[in-house]
Amino acid sequence: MNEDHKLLLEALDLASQRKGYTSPNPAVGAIVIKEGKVLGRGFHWGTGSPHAEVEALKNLGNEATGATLYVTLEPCCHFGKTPPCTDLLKSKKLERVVYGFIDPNPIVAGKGGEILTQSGIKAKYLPLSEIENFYQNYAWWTKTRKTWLTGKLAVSKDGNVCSSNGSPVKITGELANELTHFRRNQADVIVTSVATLKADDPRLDVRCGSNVIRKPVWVLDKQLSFSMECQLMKTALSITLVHGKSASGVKKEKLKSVGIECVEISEVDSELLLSELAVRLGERGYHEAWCEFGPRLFSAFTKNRLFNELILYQSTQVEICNGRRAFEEERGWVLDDYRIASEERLGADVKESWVLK
Ligand code: AOF
Ligand code: ZN
Repeated sequence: MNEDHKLLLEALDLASQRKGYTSPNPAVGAIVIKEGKVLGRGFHWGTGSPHAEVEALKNLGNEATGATLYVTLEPCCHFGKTPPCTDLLKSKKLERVVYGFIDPNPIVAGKGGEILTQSGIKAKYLPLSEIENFYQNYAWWTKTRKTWLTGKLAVSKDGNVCSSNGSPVKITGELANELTHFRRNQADVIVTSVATLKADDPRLDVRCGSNVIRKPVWVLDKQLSFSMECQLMKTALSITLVHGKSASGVKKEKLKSVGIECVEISEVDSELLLSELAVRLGERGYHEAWCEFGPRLFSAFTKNRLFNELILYQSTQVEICNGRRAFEEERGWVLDDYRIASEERLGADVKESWVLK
């Protein structure tokens, strides 16, 4: 790994600290280096806050002259909520800028790099697969205005997800659980269903060590049968119920009065039109939603190609005698439109990541 590659990955670590908290802006990290010494580090805190480049350069005067900036995303060249980073980089007289992703935002889209080159700064675009993965949901949202949906399902050795009466069974081990909390943290929003709330009463927050972080949670709830007695009332940052036309107006008013938001989507054949979910989430500027619900909805999403990515935890140890099947039909058929992108052993579980073909 050469020096540019290494430093860009360090900038990515900085960006990672705020992934899941900056939408509609992307999470960005930056490092300033001169003669092998780090002069500054920074990341973008969130929309309306200074960009990563500004943070990394904020304590630097003349010593920044001739330095190199490593930044995960192409520097912006437009006036948004904040002024163009390209102006700052010119005024600080940087010698080089190395960036890992071309900003898909059409007002930037390559122009940031060009402006730097024209002003005599050596601008280098260095693509890295880690950075490409990091920004895939931002790029998807920028292009389609839909939120990238990642579905997660844990499956026992014998192909079940819970006991036959729907009560939960602990399937995954510590490592898979850690990954779930990491992915919840890096998603902008969490999606579940009212059936899952009734069966499991999950917290759906992020627990890393003693830290507990609450995230916005959206619940698919066609009839607004949500019960305020659930844990989510305390563990979610905000609750949004996604319902159909037939939901009662009285219920809606009652929910609104306690701060719960209701969003209506279309119904087709008395079922929620699930394809509208990513559009509604996208309108809020969310780049990624982490979806945790049961096998019926999970199959409906995969059959309709609605997940951009799915994570299957396949246990090699836990068995659930006479349990509820993970897939109504043959797994191969349900996942026909997906292919395995990666497979990784996590203790007694195998984590498979599937993406659309
Ligand atoms: C950068 N560095 O750290 C980020 C960038 O409204 P503004 O001024 O915050 O601009 C938001 C846009 O700037 C956002 O849509 C994306 O194109 C870019 N984000 N650019 O140079 C950063 N967060
Ligand atoms: Zn900027």
